[in-house]
Amino acid sequence: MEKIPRVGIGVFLIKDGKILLLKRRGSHGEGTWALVGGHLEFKESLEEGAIRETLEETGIKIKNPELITITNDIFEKEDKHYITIFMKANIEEEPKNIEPEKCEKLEWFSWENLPSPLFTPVKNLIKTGFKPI
Ligand code: IPR
Ligand code: MG
Repeated sequence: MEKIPRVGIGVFLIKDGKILLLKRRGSHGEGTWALVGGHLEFKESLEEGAIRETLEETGIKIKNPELITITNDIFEKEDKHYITIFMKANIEEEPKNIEPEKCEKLEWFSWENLPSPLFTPVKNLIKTGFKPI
């Protein structure tokens, strides 16, 4: 793969004051807790990317995802580099684990009580002092 930064989207899915995280499997950051999300596709809007990735990974069709912030994420061990765009949406539904080959499990967490280890983009976001709720 060409050595250039790629664009990822991470989606804060929020329900009852909690955030949905998934434990990654089969890719960089294996075993870490991350937001639902993935790669922005060619000519896709940020909102379309957030809606598509959320639907693919949880079965939930979010409405009006909002842009919140970005991080610059360098994965030294995996030799990867992403610009991660964070979006946010409120949901009512319970998520399903649609891609078990990529996700060990999905769980709800409060921002004050996050699990460990966290995926690099989420760690970098925390370093900025950002609070999603
Ligand atoms: P896919 O597209 O497989 O969901 O990618 P991912 O979950 O490995 O995400 C890559 C971008 C990250 C940094 C959000
Ligand atoms: Mg993904």
